[in-house]
Amino acid sequence: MKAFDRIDRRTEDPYSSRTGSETRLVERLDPVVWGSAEGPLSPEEVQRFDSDGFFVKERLFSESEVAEMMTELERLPNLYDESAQEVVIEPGTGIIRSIFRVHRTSALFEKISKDLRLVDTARQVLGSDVYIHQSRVNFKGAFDGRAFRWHSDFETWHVEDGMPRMRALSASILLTDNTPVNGPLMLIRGSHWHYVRCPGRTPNEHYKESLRDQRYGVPPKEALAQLVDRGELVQALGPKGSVLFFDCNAMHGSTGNMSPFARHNVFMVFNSTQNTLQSPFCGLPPRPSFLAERDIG
Ligand code: 6CS
Ligand code: FE
Repeated sequence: MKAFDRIDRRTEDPYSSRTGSETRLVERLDPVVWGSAEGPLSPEEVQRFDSDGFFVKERLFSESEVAEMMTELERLPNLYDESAQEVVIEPGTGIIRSIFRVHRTSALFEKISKDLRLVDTARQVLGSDVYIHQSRVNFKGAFDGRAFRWHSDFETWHVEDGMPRMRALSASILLTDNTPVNGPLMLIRGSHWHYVRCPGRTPNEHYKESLRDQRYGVPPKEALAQLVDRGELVQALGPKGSVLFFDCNAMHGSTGNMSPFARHNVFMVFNSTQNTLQSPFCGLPPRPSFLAERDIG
């Protein structure tokens, strides 16, 4: 029985959130970089990831690889049934906001999910073998792209998917240039060292709303202001083909896109094989596997 399994979900969950009690900022209990394995990252890059919680590796994928992925984006909607939950539409429009589980539906994105430029980086940081917890394309079209409220992915994956510890990271491949004007992902440097216990209680089937406009698991303004005071609010910028690697607990969000330039990114989320999902800490039934892989083969 894993030590963590013995934790009493009601009282001893070190990462409890949305329990109806007041919001709190607590210290992270887990390391950011697990072990000191060799891998694609230099010691300086490992150090930067540890202290900041993220970094951008410029032009990791070539122009032709990006062009191939952009062409696949056109094809993606056809790979899903008309009413598939994996295809998330912006409220009040017919515009696609996200498409999930692309590593299972698209042969190209399955190949990308196994690309050693990503996998070996995840193995190095997480100090173990890894598997895909979640994949998605976030579309932020010219003029129409909408915002993503501030949040920690881990807070959702712990509360709603049962991810025990902070031993996961996201690799976001920029399929278009991410510039100051087209709604790039914003992060708070160093925010991953604190965990925000969010207010409220998770509604049933929360994902049916949260993927379109997240209301629970969004920290209150005071907590966000505290994190910015301790760190720094930055934009993750880079030319297409770059990869933003960020820790599962890094606080992030993004504004809408009112520019004529699209901002499309594909995300591969790597979880450690030592950190597989247990039952959700909110006590509700697990979210569907298109959001959180449970059969890791
Ligand atoms: O609920 C989730 O898993 C998704 N929601 C957000 C806002 N980021 C992580 C993930 O894509
Ligand atoms: Fe997120």
